[in-house]
Amino acid sequence: MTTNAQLDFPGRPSDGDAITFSLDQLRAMQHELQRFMLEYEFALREIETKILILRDEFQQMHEYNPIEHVSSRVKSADSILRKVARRGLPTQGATPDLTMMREHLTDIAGVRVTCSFVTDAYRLFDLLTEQEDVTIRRVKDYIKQPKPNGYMSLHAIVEVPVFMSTGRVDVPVEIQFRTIAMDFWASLEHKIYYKYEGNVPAGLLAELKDAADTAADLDARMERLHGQLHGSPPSA
Ligand code: 0O2
Repeated sequence: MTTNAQLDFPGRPSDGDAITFSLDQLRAMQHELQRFMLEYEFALREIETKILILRDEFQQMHEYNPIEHVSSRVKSADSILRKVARRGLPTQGATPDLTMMREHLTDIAGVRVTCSFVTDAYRLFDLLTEQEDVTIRRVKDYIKQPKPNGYMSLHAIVEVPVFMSTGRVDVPVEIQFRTIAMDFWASLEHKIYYKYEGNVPAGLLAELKDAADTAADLDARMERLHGQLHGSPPSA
């Protein structure tokens, strides 16, 4: 039996916002998308485990914990489809091309590592990306070169192999390394940006930039103080 069903894709041109699929086609698409999302979930788990192993090793061998907080998320299917539409990525007929999505949407799986100090952020980046099953795809260092609005973080897109019953898939994961001060700033800026729907008043933007500079100064001072108390942080 083939029943027709309708599926809306966000951001499609108005002449065709509704597309008709057979039930079998819908089932096949759902299956394919489910597998695709699972691969990201598993890749996220691998990266999280690696980070937690490093954290526990530091804690137990050096009595020092460079990580304050780790959070992760897989982007929702809705938000992925919106990004596909925004970027104008190619589709296979009406459906998004999953191979293209894997190539171009590198933040479907994301991990945020909040560290105590800036040197910890770089050290964790090194320890993680030196592992032989982790391949660096792209790095954006917004700590060395903050964004004009003041945003700071070290971003890395890495690839990890995930072994499914169907074989190996190399899955990209975005990892953001930052300090507590950078995280505090970024979360407030994010809320403000959304409250004003992107049109943040100039005065507030200037204050945010000033607050980012203060946060960077605080990070430097705290790290100096920590160094005076404990000397250089332990190496692995
Ligand atoms: P979410 O919900 O946080 O995941 P790309 O994502 O690679 O396609 P881009 O802009 O080249 O696009 O990536 P970039 O510069 O590496 O930034 C991606 C993520 O960094 C964002 O994810 C934010 O999480 C964070 N980020 C970047 N710039 C800012 C900023 O100015 N303020 C704040 N608060 N966060 C920022 P998304 O896609 O916004 O969504």
